Amino acid sequence: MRMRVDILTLFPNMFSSPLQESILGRAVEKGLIQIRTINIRDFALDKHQVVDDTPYGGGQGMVMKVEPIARAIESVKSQNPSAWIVYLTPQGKPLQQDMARRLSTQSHLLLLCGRYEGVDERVRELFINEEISIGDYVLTGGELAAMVLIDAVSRFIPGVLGSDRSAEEDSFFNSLLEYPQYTRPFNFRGRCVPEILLSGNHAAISLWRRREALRRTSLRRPDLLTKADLSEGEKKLLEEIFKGNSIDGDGLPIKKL
Ligand code: 4HQ
Repeated sequence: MRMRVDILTLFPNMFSSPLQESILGRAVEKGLIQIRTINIRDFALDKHQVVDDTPYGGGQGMVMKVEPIARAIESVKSQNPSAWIVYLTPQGKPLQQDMARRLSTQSHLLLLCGRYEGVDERVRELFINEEISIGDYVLTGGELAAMVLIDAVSRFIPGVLGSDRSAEEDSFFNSLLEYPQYTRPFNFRGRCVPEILLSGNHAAISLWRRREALRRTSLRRPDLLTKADLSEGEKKLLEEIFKGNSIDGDGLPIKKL
């Protein structure tokens, strides 16, 4: 049941502390995930261990050479031919919660992290199963993207989150944003916790939370609401929320639906 993650990178040190701390660190300690970094430079066989070169056709920057990457990938594949090979790139499919869930069912992921202008196109053609982006912005390399992917995927592996918690219960699972959370003190600089949360009335609290989640989602991420399959009760709650032009919990004006 344990998942293996191999990371091909020129900067293996980047991965040490993010994968050793907190929930991920515990998951690794417990043997639920096994993470290895592989330095692509170790697979450059020339004297100076060159891993990049100028682009054919000219232009700025450097391109990662195909041979060291090919040798690195093949060394992993020779141990396990069924490893699923992912290249992190802004040109990939945008990472979403359902993709993270799907990837968590793989027994062995191989994440390729590019630097510079990226990898020689033949790496993609010959070796890559899937290209994934973590968002529409440009990073200095694929390493942070790989860590984001590992983090999001790990949460779906049984036992990684506490036994009383599952990734399937997160509100993103229902395509809604989270409701507001509070802890002590009750009054901070005159801003009090909503009284309902102190009422002990669990039905009322859960109704309030659903309403706040819906309100927040429709204000901040209306795109999520169109995807969410809302229950009849939730549709009615939404209608109620938008009856009149009231002011929402964030002090932002609510648009009428
Ligand atoms: N990069 N999502 C360029 C990214 C990225 C992203 C990784 C920068 C690949 C060559 N990766 N290198 N956004 O910006 O995944």
